[in-house]
Amino acid sequence: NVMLVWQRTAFHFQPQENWMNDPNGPMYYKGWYHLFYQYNPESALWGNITWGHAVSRDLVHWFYLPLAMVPDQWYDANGVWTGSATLMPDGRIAMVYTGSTTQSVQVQNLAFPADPDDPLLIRWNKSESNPVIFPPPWVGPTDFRDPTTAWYVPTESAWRLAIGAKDSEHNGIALLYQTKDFITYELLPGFLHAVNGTGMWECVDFYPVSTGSALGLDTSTGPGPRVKYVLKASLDEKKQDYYAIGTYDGEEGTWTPDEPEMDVGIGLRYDYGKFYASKTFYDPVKERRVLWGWTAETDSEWADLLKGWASLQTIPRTVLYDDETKSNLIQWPVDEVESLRSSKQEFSNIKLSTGSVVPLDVTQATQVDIEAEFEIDLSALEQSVEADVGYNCSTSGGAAGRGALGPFGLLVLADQDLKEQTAVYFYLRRGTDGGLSTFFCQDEMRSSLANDIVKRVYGSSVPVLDGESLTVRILVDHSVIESFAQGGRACVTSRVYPTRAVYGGARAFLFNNATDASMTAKSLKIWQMDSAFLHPYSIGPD
Ligand code: DQQ
Repeated sequence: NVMLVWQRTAFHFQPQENWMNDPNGPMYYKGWYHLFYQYNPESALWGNITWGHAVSRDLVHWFYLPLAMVPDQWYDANGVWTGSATLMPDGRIAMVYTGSTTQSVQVQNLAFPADPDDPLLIRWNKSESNPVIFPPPWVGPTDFRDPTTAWYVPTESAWRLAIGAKDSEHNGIALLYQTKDFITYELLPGFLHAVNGTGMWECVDFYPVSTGSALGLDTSTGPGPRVKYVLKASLDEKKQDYYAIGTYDGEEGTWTPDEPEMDVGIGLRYDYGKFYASKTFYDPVKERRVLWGWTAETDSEWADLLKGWASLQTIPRTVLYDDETKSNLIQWPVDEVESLRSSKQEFSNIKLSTGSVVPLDVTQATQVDIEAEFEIDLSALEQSVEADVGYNCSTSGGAAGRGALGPFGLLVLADQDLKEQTAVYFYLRRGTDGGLSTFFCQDEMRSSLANDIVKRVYGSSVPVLDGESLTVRILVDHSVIESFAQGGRACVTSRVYPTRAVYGGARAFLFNNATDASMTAKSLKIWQMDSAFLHPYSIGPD
């Protein structure tokens, strides 16, 4: 549809048409990165769930492949739902996924490549032993799905994987299974972990992270002195991905969070915006762990049907343990994205007095990568700035809610007259003890003049260490804005639908809406981004 064509992205993964949701079975195999995804081949709305498939050499340029699996068996007739890939040391691949049966019971199934010599893994066979796991009797038939990648346990000569569930008391649960052949499984006693009152855990992810090194770890690394474990659950009721960092006891088959008050579902999130059903994989080539996440539309179903497509995958992010704060992960767009950077504009030492908006001389800011560094004039802090305890990105008035020390930051996908703008900003607040804390937020409330769009202010507090300036990286791609504060300690993704701030009409501004402090944009770099030009396989990857 020509009317909405500018909403398509230029360097994010999205199918040629129709509906997509969760990333599935990401992996690296024989020279190619593989991404499978929940897909409706027939419509821009959820349904007929099938596995779409695409491959890439660099996680940026993708080739669309034929559908990998379709709902053609009694055990997945209501959908080939989310699953994960396990690569075995001998090169075999086990793809374990959830099928929704003819009776809508959630069972787990096994699939494997029809031709392991094909690096593109185009054809998949479903196991004759399917289904391989049924829900335990005390778990509801529709509360049992999304198996993780398995990890090898040498002492048991067996593999383990986790599956999300909820119990009759509304507690979110990760169940632990053990298998030697991916066909017969034993449910281990107890849970890998459970958190009261968090509801159904979808798309559980479980993986080791290294402390004291910037390398990712293979999923089978196993507990050790410099290893922590991340447990992630996608909360069905909140549609948010929560994680926590903790310790895995392989003998007990349990995971424990480092800080109980920051447990899964009540503590940290990967992304405070539109980001869900994410999944990591270990990339042996670059020795890194890479996170994929689904970002849905926030316009109406009517608009999605009109434009004929819905949903994106966010830019793949490397995930590391934050050795400085020791309390969170760090997420950062994979390096390969920088290969799309073309012309660069640089600005430095732009002073932002209180209440100012400064236009940036950027011709077209619709497909850009931005890095900005801010400094706050601390002299204002000597004066008695009142304590400002209740700040909350979502409820404190967004970019328009003025405080002594914020908000300040950038306006992106903004038109010349600022009728449309998305604010990416910091807000500092003074606590009753006089200490400062920093919030990182994204305000969509004025992102579009169109009707029928869900607009919110998203964000969270973000750790800032002594002597650090405030930094943000923003990826802008037509209808998506992905922002990373303080090197990736906090992230926010927004879907926005400008009508004026499109192509040549899209500008960027700096702003400072604080009442008491001036800011300096110490350095600002804006790169135009090339398109990644996703190709159908018929053109041929070689
Ligand atoms: N999406 C899949 C389920 C999963 C949900 C179905 C999460 O397997 O729980 O499309 O978005």
